[in-house]
Amino acid sequence: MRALISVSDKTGVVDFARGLVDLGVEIVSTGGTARALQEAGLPVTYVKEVTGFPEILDGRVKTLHPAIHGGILARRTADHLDQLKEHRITPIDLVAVNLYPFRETIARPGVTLEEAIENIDIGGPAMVRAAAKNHQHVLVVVNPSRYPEVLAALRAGNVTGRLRLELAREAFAHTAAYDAAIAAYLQKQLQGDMPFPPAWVMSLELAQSLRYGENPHQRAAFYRDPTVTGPCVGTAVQLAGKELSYNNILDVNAALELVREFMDPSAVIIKHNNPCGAASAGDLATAYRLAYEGDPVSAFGGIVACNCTVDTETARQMAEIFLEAIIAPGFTPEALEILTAKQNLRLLQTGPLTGQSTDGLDMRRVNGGLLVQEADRALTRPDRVRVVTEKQPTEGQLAEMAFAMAVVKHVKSNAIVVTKNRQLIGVGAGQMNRVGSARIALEQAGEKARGAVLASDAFFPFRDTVDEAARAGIAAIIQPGGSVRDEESIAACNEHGITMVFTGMRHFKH
Ligand code: 93A
Repeated sequence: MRALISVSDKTGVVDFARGLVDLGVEIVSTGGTARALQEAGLPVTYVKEVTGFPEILDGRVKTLHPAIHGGILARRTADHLDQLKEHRITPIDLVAVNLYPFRETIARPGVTLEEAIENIDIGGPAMVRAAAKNHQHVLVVVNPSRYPEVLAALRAGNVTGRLRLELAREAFAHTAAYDAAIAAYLQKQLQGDMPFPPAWVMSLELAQSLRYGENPHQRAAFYRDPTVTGPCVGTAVQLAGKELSYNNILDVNAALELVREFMDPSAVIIKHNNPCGAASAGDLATAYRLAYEGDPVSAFGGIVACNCTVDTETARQMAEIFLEAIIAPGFTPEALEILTAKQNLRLLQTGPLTGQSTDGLDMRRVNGGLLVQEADRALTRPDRVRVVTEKQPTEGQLAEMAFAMAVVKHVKSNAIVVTKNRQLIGVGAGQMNRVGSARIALEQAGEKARGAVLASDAFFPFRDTVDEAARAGIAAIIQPGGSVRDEESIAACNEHGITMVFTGMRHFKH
């Protein structure tokens, strides 16, 4: 067995190589690595002995040679092995490589472009990628912390297919991140000091340079994830209107992700990333009218999303007020004519919606990192809730509660919504205490709250929200439950004759 070791970060390499030598492995190595191993008393073959060629161009060309790459890339089939024999190439079964310290180099204050460029590794990634491609036959180790595990597997004669795959995945991730760092550095050379965009964004496609970000003094761009192909804001086609702004894109996304939760014709209106209108009905024009009438004041300048084709009647209503953007699966020709008459109105078409988004990930930037989670795809099913009060909900109330819960899921926490006949009539968003959100939602609903449903994105810590709801005339409450004081809230409902169900599922959105 032959191993090629060529590492800039020499952490743990001597122990690793010693372990390999003890297993009878022949070590092939580049200049600096070979010297380090020899100094530790280990037998090493220099790469130049294998290639019959010296390192040239100040080390820019060391391992870029068929004697190395043939040895790494050969399948272990009779044909490939015969070819190796013909050219006197020995197969390489393990590649331990880590790359020139590009990121460490550019992090040094006062580093020149020349120094940075000299630290772009070419031969290393070529070997890493070759070994990772041929991982069925070649072990590739880019991370020194893997050395003990790889040695242990070799000693036990138990190198699993899974380990090979893991190492290959790690290898490609390593070279991808490395190239991304180089691209980001060069981008920075082009754009001056703007520390933007970060390296990981480089694997995305620049969809649009935005005029500015959330505010006019912030530069911004929209990057599209090419791996997501289903209908969503990233793949929607703009049919008309001004260029989308940063805030438009955020709101269009929020609108679409909410409206696609519903099966029946539905429309939602978003302002500052929260729904101010949402309704389902037998036809889209009615749904839009109800969404609008839920809060006509806030709807002005809003972003609208529909879950079915916008028709003439709906378009006429939409044209009555100033809207920023409309996103929908499609528009009838006449609807398009009506809406394009409003020059600035942005129209986006997604094509048929396939239920929830195909983009199953939710990512948030924090300083120095990225938070990644599964998107909140859970929906409340009316037959899965638990009734906790003496008063039982009607079938109609259960359906209404599911509607309310789907809406509240898309409202910033602490979130409370009030709905009636599948129309959003009150929203309390983003308050730091739950009863505060409830008061806002109930006040907005006003008289319409009588007999309505109230939904909460998380449990009630105290009975105060129930008491507020009762004062406003709420008939039914849906919430996750799970507070240590649940009994107090249940008792309050029983006192007021309200029916309440628990879902067991929280829907925080921050
Ligand atoms: O200069 S390179 O781009 N060209 C090469 O052919 C090559 N082969 C190995 N960089 C190359 N390497 C890199 O040298 C490895 O990726 C490793 O980071 C480094 C190890 O060099 P040394 O063993 O001399 O310290």
